[in-house]
Amino acid sequence: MTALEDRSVSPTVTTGPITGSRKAYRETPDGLRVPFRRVELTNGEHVDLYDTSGPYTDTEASIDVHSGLPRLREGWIADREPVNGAVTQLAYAKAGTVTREMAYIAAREGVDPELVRAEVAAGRAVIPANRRHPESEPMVIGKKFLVKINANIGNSAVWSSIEEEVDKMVWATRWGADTVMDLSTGKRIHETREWIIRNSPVPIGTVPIYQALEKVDGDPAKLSWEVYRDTVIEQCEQGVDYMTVHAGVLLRYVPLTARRVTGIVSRGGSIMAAWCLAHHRESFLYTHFEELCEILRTYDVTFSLGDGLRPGSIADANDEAQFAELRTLGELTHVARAHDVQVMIEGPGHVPMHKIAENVRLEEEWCGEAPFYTLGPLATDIAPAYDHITSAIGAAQIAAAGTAMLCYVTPKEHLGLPNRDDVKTGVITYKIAAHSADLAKGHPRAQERDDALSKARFEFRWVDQFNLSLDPDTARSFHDETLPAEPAKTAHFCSMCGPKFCSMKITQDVRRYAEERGLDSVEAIEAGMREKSSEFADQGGKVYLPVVEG
Ligand code: IRN
Ligand code: FE2
Repeated sequence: MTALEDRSVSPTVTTGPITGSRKAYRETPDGLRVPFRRVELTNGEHVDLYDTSGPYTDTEASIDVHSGLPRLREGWIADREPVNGAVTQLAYAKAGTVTREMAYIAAREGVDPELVRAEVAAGRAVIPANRRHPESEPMVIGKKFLVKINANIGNSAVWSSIEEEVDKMVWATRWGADTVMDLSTGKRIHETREWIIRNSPVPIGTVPIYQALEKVDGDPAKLSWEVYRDTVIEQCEQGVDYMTVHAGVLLRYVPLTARRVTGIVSRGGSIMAAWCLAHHRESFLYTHFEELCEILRTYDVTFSLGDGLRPGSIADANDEAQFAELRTLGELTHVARAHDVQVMIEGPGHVPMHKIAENVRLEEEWCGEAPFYTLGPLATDIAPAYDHITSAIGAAQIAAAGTAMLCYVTPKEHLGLPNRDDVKTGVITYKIAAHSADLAKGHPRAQERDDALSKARFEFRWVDQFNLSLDPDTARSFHDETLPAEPAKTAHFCSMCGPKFCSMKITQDVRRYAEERGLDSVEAIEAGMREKSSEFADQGGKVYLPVVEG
């Protein structure tokens, strides 16, 4: 019996379209069926959006969590011959081959397939796509592409079930998570992961040292290369697409953390530091790194070299321990690439805004521009319960500076495990950071959505404004709290300024005034403003009028 046949497990996952849009597919000339999400507008136009939700939002798809998703990439993988003995996207890219995955990604991102190939070949982008996870829809992580976001899920010894974790994966991708990491510890790790991978349309990442630690009853000193290696193979076989490996935590770096305010805050980092100190030996992740490369290469699993010594407080940002580890990650990047294994680099943590840019600069310099993947960073430590916000501030900045993927932080950070609502809040918050960076970087298609939403807002097409937003349901419900009546969805004002002093309405009145009188815009604005000024005075000169329900 395979894990998914267990009828006692039956996740109920959210299916159906996101409010105001529908799942659609675009057929490429070479026969690839590339997903997107179409928002139909009330003025007859439409906007197509990048979509991570897989078949779950497709009303035509039949979802059966016991059989898993269709194996989209199965044929592509089977048809391919190895190049130079390797089957990784990096090996193909270096050999000048545009794989089906690269073509699919190019159509998804609206860029040239050759750009995808060249960026992967240079190691500036990665395509996390284990050959054993054919269900996934190919995506790319790299600074020339849309900024991606990762959502962490996973049960712990004290909380949550397989059902809840599968649902969280579907839920996170529904709102825009580009990858999901299963950080499960505690019971049924293997089985939970099997359910998640078989049903996931996005790449799945893990931190194998967590499961290895479970196998030795939670005592880091009992870990060994052999236990770790077998765990990695087990996860590669299952289809994990990328793995966090804290191979840069070297024995001699551990003392550098002694005087820190918050010491070592990385789970993986502290496990490896404990092992190194217990045995007074160099980390087995470092000493066996080439063997690890050989394993990951067989499956085309991507390294996410972990930041085990990342700062866990503003006081510790950019310190010696953090940057010593980063240098080592750079050294390991070159080793992995020589084995044709794809690499990204994990980054901090907690960093004040003026110290963020240096992180990107050093990462690019030392790690051969491997995609940077950061956890926030939190720009201040003072707001537990709001750390999705403290971290999105840093995340937007670091992404604008060139970080390729952002690991979300939820409101429960430092306090507890995220529930379904926290997952959604974290994902939406990080979409804001990522998209803001896409705009700043001038991604060719990023601004389309902003322009469409702004136009809808200006023209009082409320329904279009909701439907184009990251969270249509919440936008609509906030609007309806004060103006629930249906006519308010087309009303030319909202409850914020009321009907009289809406800036957008005033601008439109001014424009109409100009048209009617055949004035050019400067004259019109002046004349219009004079008219508005006397209207304002006539009404008693009050800026805030009582809200009028309409
Ligand atoms: C991302 C960047 N730096 C850390 N991360 C994520 O934190 C990483 O991908 C994984 O999801 C988690 C690992 O945490 P520890 O083991 O380093 O605490
Ligand atoms: Fe933290």
